[in-house]
Amino acid sequence: MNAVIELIKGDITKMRTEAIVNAANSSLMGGGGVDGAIHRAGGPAILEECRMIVARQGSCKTGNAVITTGGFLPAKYVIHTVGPVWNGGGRNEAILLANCYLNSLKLAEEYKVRSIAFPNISTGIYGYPKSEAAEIAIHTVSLFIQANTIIEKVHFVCFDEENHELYKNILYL
Ligand code: AR6
Repeated sequence: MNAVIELIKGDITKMRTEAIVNAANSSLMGGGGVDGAIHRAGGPAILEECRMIVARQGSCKTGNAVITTGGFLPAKYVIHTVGPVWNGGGRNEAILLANCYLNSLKLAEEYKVRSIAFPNISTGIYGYPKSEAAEIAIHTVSLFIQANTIIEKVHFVCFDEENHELYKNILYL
């Protein structure tokens, strides 16, 4: 059976999905926005694992994803992916953003995750136009779940009203 997509307005750190996705930066050492919120709520175990990953494989390239424990979060795992910084659209941003969703889903599959929650990657500090980012997120996830069975539920968690409206319009109109 195909996975179901669900839209939620709120804080991703509260999600009781098996995995939540973090909009990280390539250092994996934390930051502001959703990244800061996840590390604050999840505690030091997440950063500790991020440090081990960086020691092992170096920084995480834009569009790639890595997985750690969820620490104190309700989610078992945090999948950290690095979105592109918006530079006007001519620097492969669309492909790189799609890769974030794709590589996060692939990692989730590998860890037998059945439910996953995504924030609106790159649409905060990294400045990606929200409407275009929403189209890419929904399109990429929809295509992936058509062909895959382990994942049962994908939640798009919108923190701001603008993203929530955009997602609502694409998903339900
Ligand atoms: N739950 C869900 N979504 C959230 C939350 C939350 N608690 N807090 C913010 N958002 P951003 P980026 C939304 O800036 O643009 C960090 O410093 C927010 O409304 O968190 O990918 C990293 O370390 C926005 O729609 O991530 C990087 O350096 C979305 O999350 C850089 O920011 C993404 O905004 C990454 O920038």
